[in-house]
Amino acid sequence: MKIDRYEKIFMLLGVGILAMGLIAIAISVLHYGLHVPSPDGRIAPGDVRATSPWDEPGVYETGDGEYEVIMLAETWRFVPDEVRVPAGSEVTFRMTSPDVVHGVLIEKTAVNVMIIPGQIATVTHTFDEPGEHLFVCHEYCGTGHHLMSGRVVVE
Ligand SMILES: [Cu+2]
Repeated sequence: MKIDRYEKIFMLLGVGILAMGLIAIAISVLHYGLHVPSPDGRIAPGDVRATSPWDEPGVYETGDGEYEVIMLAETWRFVPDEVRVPAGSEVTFRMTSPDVVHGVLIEKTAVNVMIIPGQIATVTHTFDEPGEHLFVCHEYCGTGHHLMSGRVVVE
Protein backbone atom coordinates (compact mmCIF):
# COMPACT_ATOMS: atom_id res chain seq x y z
CA MET A 1 0.00 0.00 0.00
CA LYS A 2 1.35 3.36 -1.00
CA ILE A 3 0.88 6.21 1.44
CA ASP A 4 1.41 9.71 0.12
CA ARG A 5 4.34 11.63 1.60
CA TYR A 6 2.10 14.43 2.96
CA GLU A 7 -0.28 11.91 4.48
CA LYS A 8 2.67 10.28 6.28
CA ILE A 9 3.72 13.67 7.65
CA PHE A 10 0.13 14.37 8.77
CA MET A 11 -0.13 10.97 10.51
CA LEU A 12 3.22 11.45 12.26
CA LEU A 13 2.11 14.90 13.39
CA GLY A 14 -1.14 13.43 14.78
CA VAL A 15 0.68 10.67 16.67
CA GLY A 16 3.23 13.20 17.97
CA ILE A 17 0.53 15.53 19.32
CA LEU A 18 -1.28 12.58 20.93
CA ALA A 19 2.00 11.41 22.54
CA MET A 20 2.68 14.93 23.89
CA GLY A 21 -0.81 15.00 25.46
CA LEU A 22 -0.31 11.61 27.11
CA ILE A 23 3.12 12.68 28.40
CA ALA A 24 1.61 15.90 29.82
CA ILE A 25 -1.09 13.87 31.62
CA ALA A 26 1.50 11.42 32.96
CA ILE A 27 3.70 14.27 34.27
CA SER A 28 0.74 16.03 35.93
CA VAL A 29 -0.34 12.81 37.67
CA LEU A 30 3.05 11.29 38.55
CA HIS A 31 5.12 14.42 39.21
CA TYR A 32 2.58 17.04 40.36
CA GLY A 33 0.13 14.61 41.99
CA LEU A 34 -2.96 16.06 40.27
CA HIS A 35 -6.15 14.03 40.55
CA VAL A 36 -9.88 14.52 40.17
CA PRO A 37 -11.61 15.69 43.36
CA SER A 38 -12.79 12.83 45.52
CA PRO A 39 -16.37 12.94 46.79
CA ASP A 40 -17.07 13.89 50.39
CA GLY A 41 -19.42 10.92 50.57
CA ARG A 42 -21.83 8.90 48.48
CA ILE A 43 -25.52 8.07 48.60
CA ALA A 44 -27.52 5.99 46.12
CA PRO A 45 -29.15 8.72 43.97
CA GLY A 46 -32.60 7.16 44.43
CA ASP A 47 -32.24 7.40 48.24
CA VAL A 48 -31.08 11.03 48.39
CA ARG A 49 -34.49 12.56 49.22
CA ALA A 50 -35.07 10.02 52.04
CA THR A 51 -31.59 10.29 53.58
CA SER A 52 -30.69 12.73 56.36
CA PRO A 53 -29.83 15.59 56.02
CA TRP A 54 -31.00 15.67 52.39
CA ASP A 55 -34.59 14.95 53.45
CA GLU A 56 -34.65 18.44 55.02
CA PRO A 57 -32.66 20.81 52.82
CA GLY A 58 -32.19 24.30 54.21
CA VAL A 59 -29.90 26.77 55.94
CA TYR A 60 -28.71 25.77 59.41
CA GLU A 61 -26.67 27.77 61.93
CA THR A 62 -23.89 25.50 63.16
CA GLY A 63 -21.89 27.94 65.28
CA ASP A 64 -21.10 31.60 65.88
CA GLY A 65 -21.17 33.07 62.36
CA GLU A 66 -21.07 29.61 60.83
CA TYR A 67 -23.81 28.19 58.64
CA GLU A 68 -24.37 24.95 56.80
CA VAL A 69 -26.52 24.87 53.68
CA ILE A 70 -27.95 21.47 52.83
CA MET A 71 -28.78 21.89 49.18
CA LEU A 72 -30.37 19.68 46.55
CA ALA A 73 -29.74 20.38 42.89
CA GLU A 74 -32.55 18.64 41.01
CA THR A 75 -34.35 19.00 37.70
CA TRP A 76 -34.79 21.98 37.47
CA ARG A 77 -34.33 23.86 40.71
CA PHE A 78 -32.14 24.33 43.73
CA VAL A 79 -33.63 23.54 47.13
CA PRO A 80 -33.30 25.96 48.87
CA ASP A 81 -33.09 28.59 46.13
CA GLU A 82 -32.54 31.43 48.60
CA VAL A 83 -29.85 31.46 51.27
CA ARG A 84 -29.91 34.32 53.79
CA VAL A 85 -26.88 34.80 56.03
CA PRO A 86 -25.44 37.75 57.95
CA ALA A 87 -22.30 39.46 56.59
CA GLY A 88 -19.10 37.80 57.77
CA SER A 89 -20.65 34.33 57.83
CA GLU A 90 -18.67 31.26 56.94
CA VAL A 91 -21.05 29.15 54.91
CA THR A 92 -20.46 25.49 54.13
CA PHE A 93 -22.54 24.18 51.24
CA ARG A 94 -23.20 20.43 51.22
CA MET A 95 -24.83 19.56 47.94
CA THR A 96 -25.91 16.54 45.97
CA SER A 97 -28.28 15.59 43.18
CA PRO A 98 -30.97 12.89 43.15
CA ASP A 99 -31.29 12.81 39.36
CA VAL A 100 -28.81 14.07 36.77
CA VAL A 101 -25.52 15.97 36.75
CA HIS A 102 -25.88 19.63 37.68
CA GLY A 103 -23.41 22.30 38.69
CA VAL A 104 -23.42 25.38 40.85
CA LEU A 105 -21.56 28.61 40.36
CA ILE A 106 -22.02 31.44 42.86
CA GLU A 107 -21.18 34.77 41.28
CA LYS A 108 -18.44 36.93 42.82
CA THR A 109 -17.04 33.92 44.72
CA ALA A 110 -14.74 30.99 43.95
CA VAL A 111 -17.61 28.53 44.48
CA ASN A 112 -17.89 26.48 41.28
CA VAL A 113 -18.79 22.83 41.79
CA MET A 114 -20.12 19.89 39.81
CA ILE A 115 -23.11 18.23 41.46
CA ILE A 116 -22.99 14.55 40.52
CA PRO A 117 -25.94 12.28 41.40
CA GLY A 118 -25.35 10.63 44.77
CA GLN A 119 -21.98 12.30 45.39
CA ILE A 120 -21.77 14.87 48.16
CA ALA A 121 -19.95 18.05 47.17
CA THR A 122 -18.79 20.24 50.05
CA VAL A 123 -17.47 23.76 49.64
CA THR A 124 -17.00 26.59 52.13
CA HIS A 125 -17.03 30.33 51.48
CA THR A 126 -16.99 33.36 53.77
CA PHE A 127 -19.36 36.13 52.69
CA ASP A 128 -17.73 39.30 54.03
CA GLU A 129 -19.71 42.05 52.34
CA PRO A 130 -23.50 42.56 52.42
CA GLY A 131 -25.12 42.07 49.02
CA GLU A 132 -26.62 39.50 46.71
CA HIS A 133 -24.90 36.68 44.86
CA LEU A 134 -26.76 34.98 42.04
CA PHE A 135 -26.08 31.26 41.72
CA VAL A 136 -26.82 29.22 38.63
CA CYS A 137 -26.53 25.70 37.29
CA HIS A 138 -23.57 25.66 34.91
CA GLU A 139 -23.98 22.11 33.61
CA TYR A 140 -26.60 21.58 30.93
CA CYS A 141 -29.14 19.29 32.60
CA GLY A 142 -32.15 19.29 30.30
CA THR A 143 -34.90 21.49 28.91
CA GLY A 144 -35.40 23.42 32.18
CA HIS A 145 -31.69 24.05 32.78
CA HIS A 146 -32.06 27.81 32.26
CA LEU A 147 -34.58 27.92 35.15
CA MET A 148 -32.05 26.70 37.71
CA SER A 149 -30.94 29.67 39.71
CA GLY A 150 -31.09 31.10 43.18
CA ARG A 151 -29.43 33.74 45.31
CA VAL A 152 -27.36 34.13 48.42
CA VAL A 153 -28.49 37.22 50.30
CA VAL A 154 -25.82 38.54 52.65
CA GLU A 155 -27.51 40.86 55.17
CU1 LIG B 1 -28.48 22.73 34.62
